Amino acid sequence: VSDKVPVILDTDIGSDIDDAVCLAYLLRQPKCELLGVTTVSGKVLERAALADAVCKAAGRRDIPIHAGCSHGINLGEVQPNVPQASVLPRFEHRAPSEFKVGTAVEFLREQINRRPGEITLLAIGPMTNLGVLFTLDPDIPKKLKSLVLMCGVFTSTIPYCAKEWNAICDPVATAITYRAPAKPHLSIGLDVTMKCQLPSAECIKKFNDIGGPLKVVAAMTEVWAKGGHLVTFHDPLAAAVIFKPDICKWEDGKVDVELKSDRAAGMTHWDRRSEDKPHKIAVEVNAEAFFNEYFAVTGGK
Ligand SMILES: [Ca+2]
Repeated sequence: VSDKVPVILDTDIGSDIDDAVCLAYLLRQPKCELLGVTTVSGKVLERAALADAVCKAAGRRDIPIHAGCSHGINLGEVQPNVPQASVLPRFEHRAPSEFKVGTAVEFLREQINRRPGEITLLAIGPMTNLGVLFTLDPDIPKKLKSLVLMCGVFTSTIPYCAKEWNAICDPVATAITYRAPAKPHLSIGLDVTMKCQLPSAECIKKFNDIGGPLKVVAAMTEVWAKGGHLVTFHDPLAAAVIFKPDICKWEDGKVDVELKSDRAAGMTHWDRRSEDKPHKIAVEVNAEAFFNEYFAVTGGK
């Protein structure tokens, strides 16, 4: 019996840089059986091609990649640009035209049905693919081994700092995802991920030194760094806790997602005193332990 964890990654790779940083980790994590990658939000075909470039640089030619929903359920196309796709000509990859929009949801459904109780679904983009999947087939969440999200913000007490990008990109899908009866239902929020940052220049150097899939990620980071001096490891933290849950401290509670207000739609409200506690929320992170894990796994040490 394999001790590997079967994982499917749902990602908006190509916007912020951390999705690519996360994918490289999963490809190098010996305990991860990466069953597939699904893309979401905006140019999903370009995102699929980028995911393929990172996989191929890791020597993994066999990983299924499926493009999902480009538009959110009620807000349309909120992330229309994928500037990091400019690195594609430098690396081997399947062309965007080799993927088909909208195959991701059926792929997820089929994989999860094939291995009920076994698969961890890790979602690190807007929740649209999950919202559509869980609406199409409401039994799917119960068939997951676990659902892990980089989504929301939970321990911040400043009201208008209570919005997180993935959650607000598609508030309806976020609400559907938090109502989904997955067990465990884990969230890594912005308040925790913001503690895991490194300067962009340091990342580019480290990624180039390590090589493999991080070679492509280094090139993507160069494009991304024009807009940001710091890389925040939001998504890789959500991946790392699948294998090392003790990197974070967790609390149980109940998350509700704001839908009625236009200005605050997608805000995650976390009630730790709720009687019903369907959600596990990361409330603290050991950033040093996280970075040790990240670079030990990707650097092969
Ligand atoms: Ca992301």
